[in-house]
Amino acid sequence: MSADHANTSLPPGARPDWTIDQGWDRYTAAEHEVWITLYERQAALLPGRACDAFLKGLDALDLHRTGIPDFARINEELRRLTGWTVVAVPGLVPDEVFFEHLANRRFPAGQFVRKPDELDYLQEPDIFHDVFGHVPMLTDPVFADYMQAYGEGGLRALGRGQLHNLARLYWYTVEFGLLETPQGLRIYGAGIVSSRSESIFALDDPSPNRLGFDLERVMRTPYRIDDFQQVYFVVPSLQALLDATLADFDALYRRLQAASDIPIDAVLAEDKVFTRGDQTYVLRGGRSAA
Ligand code: HBI
Ligand code: FE
Repeated sequence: MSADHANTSLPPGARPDWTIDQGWDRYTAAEHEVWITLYERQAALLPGRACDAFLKGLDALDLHRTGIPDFARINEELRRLTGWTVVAVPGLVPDEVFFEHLANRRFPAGQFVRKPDELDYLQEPDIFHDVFGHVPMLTDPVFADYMQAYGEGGLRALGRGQLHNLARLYWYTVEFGLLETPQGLRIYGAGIVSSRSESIFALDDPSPNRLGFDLERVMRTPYRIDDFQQVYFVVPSLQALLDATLADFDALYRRLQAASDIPIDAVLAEDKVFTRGDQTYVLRGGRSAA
């Protein structure tokens, strides 16, 4: 999730690293019901759409249908698998806090649950977006390494004042990334996999471009925070994503300083094109017209 509007003052009751207790036994039956509704929807939809690593993670963590998972319980298995743990936070946290957690294999997950009238869309990451969307992929050793490398990179990018470039990498991979498989394109991005409508749109709709992932290309491409993406980037493997973090980021950031943004709906001659979209969704007015 983008954090353009992240708070900057420590919320009351939060620890200096912005973590809070999850307070699992304080969730109401209505909040568990929201989780169950969202879980059932996605569990029915995602086989054949989400990548194997995600589906395996969902199983391994037993993010079951009976309600909101207790972080203490899922952390036992998650820590055993890849050394990651989920920590509860009140909502968006400042960038440097966020990266510090990721660099130490702690995933900051919103403790709150969306309201029943927000089932389909919310701006701020709630527990379903964070835990159902992000955490299953953290059981994959390669992706777990990628997320820690991203955290370390974030601290470096902050220091250079080039966070916006790195935020695009997060957005087009961790949040909205697609994976190429012999059976076709599959979802690994949390923003897609936690959304019923975007789990369909991202793979099936003729509107968006679907282009081969290239690190510099992605870091020059703006993104939407308020609607479906106009472009999705496809990685050939999760290993390729991890390998991308081995680039010489100093040289890359210097080139990016001199480079202009690439229009969000552009298809460049050097792009590997999986789908040349017709952008009808955005031409028809996007979410507001739905
Ligand atoms: N905080 N809790 C939380 N979750 C996020 O996804 C998040 C954040 N703060 C910053 C942030 N994301 C992004 O700005 C960075 O990825 C750049
Ligand atoms: Fe997110």
